[in-house]
Amino acid sequence: MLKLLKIGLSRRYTEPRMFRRPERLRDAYDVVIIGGGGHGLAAAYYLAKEQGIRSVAVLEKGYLGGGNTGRNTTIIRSNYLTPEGVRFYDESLRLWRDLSQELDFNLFYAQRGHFTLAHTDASMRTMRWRAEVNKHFGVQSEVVDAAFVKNALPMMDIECGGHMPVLGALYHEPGAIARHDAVAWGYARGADAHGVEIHQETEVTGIVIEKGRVVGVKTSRGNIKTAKVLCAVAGFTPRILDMVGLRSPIYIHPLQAMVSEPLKRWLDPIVVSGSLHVYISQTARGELVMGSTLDPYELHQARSTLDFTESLSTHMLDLFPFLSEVKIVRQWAGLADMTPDFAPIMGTTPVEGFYLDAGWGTWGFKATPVSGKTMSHTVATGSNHELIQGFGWDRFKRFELTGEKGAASVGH
Ligand code: FAD
Ligand code: PYC
Repeated sequence: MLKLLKIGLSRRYTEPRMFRRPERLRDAYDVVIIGGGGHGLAAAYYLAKEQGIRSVAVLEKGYLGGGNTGRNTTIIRSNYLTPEGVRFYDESLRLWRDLSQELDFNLFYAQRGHFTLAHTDASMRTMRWRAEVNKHFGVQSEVVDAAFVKNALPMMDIECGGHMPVLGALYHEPGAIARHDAVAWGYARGADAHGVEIHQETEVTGIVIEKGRVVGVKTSRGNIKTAKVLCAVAGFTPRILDMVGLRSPIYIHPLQAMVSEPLKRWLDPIVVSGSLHVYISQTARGELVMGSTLDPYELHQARSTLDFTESLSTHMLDLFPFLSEVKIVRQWAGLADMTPDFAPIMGTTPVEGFYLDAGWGTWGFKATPVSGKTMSHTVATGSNHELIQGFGWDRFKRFELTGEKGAASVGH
């Protein structure tokens, strides 16, 4: 209280900042990270803290977290389908649990439990498959019947208005949510404290390559020499890949979401229905955060549509008819960088010194800590971290896909 009064009454009080805002870019850095989303910032943090590389610049063309990091619906889970995926996301969950402590910043991480509803025999089969793979790797997942679902979610119409009754679900107790922008700020503050420079409103416009290796980047504020570039730009990946002459199978679709007015707490777990194309969770503030499937066309623009609001609301009311009078207060979109197998593309590339952290589509928020850890190791050592072996650049050429489509949140 006294501190508040002191600040309020002082004319000269300068608001403390989360991190420094260096005025100038240096001529050279050991590592340049393109993209000030959660992934770029986490990689910067672990590079400086764990790999001892402090000459690092994070270049962000807009503001920190202004990409998909600040637009996502914050679902965190590790109930994936492939051994590579389960091990990777499970390590992320382990990091999430201690992250507020590690960054000394409240990320509002809250374990809520996660239901993936099954309305057909085919989806019950997929749930059993996922449960078996999950259990094999020590991840808590089980197939539950309709009575269990009804008991856990008494407000839900288990019959879905009679046209798509819930038969059961995959229940994943570790499922969680967190505050997305806090994750960007927490990692930014931590990286800054370890010497990383963060430059907002700084767009990378070109990458200089000589004899097949990276030697610098061009930016809207001048050129920088560097031998290592990490690209973590999600929906803008194809543009950066063009700069280094690489092509990937990534395609961009908008993914929309919306949020309701705050309500008294009634929903504890996260609920997903692939068949109805809906997912929902309730924040600590009481808002319902809701989303659906991808927009069905390639588009490099984050605009919202009435079509989305109407179809999502219709399906949401199948499950929760009592929400019919609730107001939607915001809606937005992000650019999802989709891959053919719904797994990311991570690690070294054919261009020496150019590292990629992309293909995060609709699933990358939960991976923020583990991608930061594994990419920082990869950039520092020049070879792919053991946990990302299944996500290599060259898997498409070899047709060795890491098929995670069956574990995507909704039927994208
Ligand atoms: P971003 O946060 O997008 O950061 C990339 C940054 O790069 C941007 O800030 C951009 O401005 C910057 N940039 C681009 N080009 C340049 C350039 N030339 N120079 C400098 N900077 C540049 N995942 C989950 O796990 N759970 C969910 O519930 C979930 N829900 C989602 C809901 C929606 C609506 C959306 C859109 C996505 C969702 N995702 C979810 C996916 C998740 O949001 C992303 O995979 C993740 O946030 C990617 O983080 P990032 O740091 O790689 O990218
Ligand atoms: O990956 O769990 C997920 C998710 C939920 C909504 C969008 N992505």
